[in-house]
Amino acid sequence: MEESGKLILIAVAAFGLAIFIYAAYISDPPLIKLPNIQEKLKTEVEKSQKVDPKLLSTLSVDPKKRVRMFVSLEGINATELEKQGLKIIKKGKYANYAVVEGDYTTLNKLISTQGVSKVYKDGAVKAVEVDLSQLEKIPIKPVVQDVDWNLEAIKADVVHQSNITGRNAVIVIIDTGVNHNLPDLNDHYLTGYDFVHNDNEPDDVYGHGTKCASIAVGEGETYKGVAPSASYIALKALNDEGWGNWSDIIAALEWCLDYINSGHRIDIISMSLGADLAPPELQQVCDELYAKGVILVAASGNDGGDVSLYPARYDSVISVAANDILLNVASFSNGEAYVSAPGVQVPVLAPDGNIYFGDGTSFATPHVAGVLALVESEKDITPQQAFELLKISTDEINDPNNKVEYGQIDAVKAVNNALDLDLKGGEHWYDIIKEPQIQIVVGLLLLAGIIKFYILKGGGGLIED
Ligand SMILES: [Ca+2]
Ligand SMILES: [Ca+2]
Ligand SMILES: [Ca+2]
Ligand SMILES: [Ca+2]
Repeated sequence: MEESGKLILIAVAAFGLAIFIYAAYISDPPLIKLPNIQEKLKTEVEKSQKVDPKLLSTLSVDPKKRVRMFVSLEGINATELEKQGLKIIKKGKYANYAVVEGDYTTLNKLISTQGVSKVYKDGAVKAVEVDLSQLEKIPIKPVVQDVDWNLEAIKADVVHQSNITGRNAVIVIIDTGVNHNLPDLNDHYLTGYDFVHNDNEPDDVYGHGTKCASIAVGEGETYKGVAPSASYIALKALNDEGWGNWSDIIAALEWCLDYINSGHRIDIISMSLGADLAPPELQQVCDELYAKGVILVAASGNDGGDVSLYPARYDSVISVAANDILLNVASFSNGEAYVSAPGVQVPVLAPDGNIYFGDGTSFATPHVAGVLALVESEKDITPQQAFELLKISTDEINDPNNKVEYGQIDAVKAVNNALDLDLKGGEHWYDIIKEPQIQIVVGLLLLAGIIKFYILKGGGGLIED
């Protein structure tokens, strides 16, 4: 018994030592080999020029990491990739692409496959909002602060008075989903889809999509949007952390093509999302929707760069910049924008039913979608006509760095120009001093005061008269 006890002890000790050695030397990633793989990445993959730098940098940190890869195809289809042993998790319907999940070895196989034109990192799209920490977290009371300033700025309130409120127009919101059960978003919700989880409920956990939708179509029970009677569709293509896959954005746009092709109406697609590199298939579906008569609007971006993000950057998409209440273009707003809209401290409705103030070209974008819905509710226009209409339907903004081609959208001008109406929009209170007549009158009054005070020595100025 004693001998066998010793043996067991030795066996246990040996086993323990083996585990220790395994834990110390074997189970840990062999870090020393990583530079070799990185070297290989540089020489083979970079040379091929087929790989998105974002994907490369993700895989050079950990070549074993499994990443969703967006594969642009030319001359072959997704089924042929499958025949080569690659597992396809998604493929295009209108555009020719496949989504493959895999590691560096998979990538290597992909780039040596004929017909693969480029491989992108799929999960690279972000909701175009300013850091959430900048969002005012405390709900505000509508009576205390003006929750309508943005509607007044673009004169949507004046258009509403003429009973033009977006009736029958259809806006698609591609975002993080929308809480369409809120009293301000429940009456004109048509349908939706969740491309992240593949179900029919585009539930909004992150909150960004609900905020964007409320600006465009909020019904006005507690929060009013630009086109409170417009109908909307919520397509969830960004996940519960506010980012998404290009394949889900493209799938959402392909869903729109299907919807139109089956005889349904879509007037405008609003996309408060983007990135600085996108697969060409994104442009292909945007261009196809444009050709089908759909107006596309997208956020220019919030990194203050010279150019707009994709998809806003495409010719088929209206890029929207953000401005504040005093018509200054926001410093974070990206350049090459077509028009501008309120996007600094804008009141937004969150999924919890409270109103917050938010910043970002994300929140500017649905203002433009809303104004175009006001027009589309009265008259069907083409995307080409929308570009032309906006050109002559803006107010001047302060844009020292030339980020915006035209100015802040003006709903009264848009409706008047499109429908040949003569709605009176009025001016901003601070616009009045820009008028030459007013400047002359103010100047004459001042002069009169000075003359009376100094030359006539009336002693008391104007009041004693
Ligand atoms: Ca309602
Ligand atoms: Ca869902
Ligand atoms: Ca554009
Ligand atoms: Ca139209």
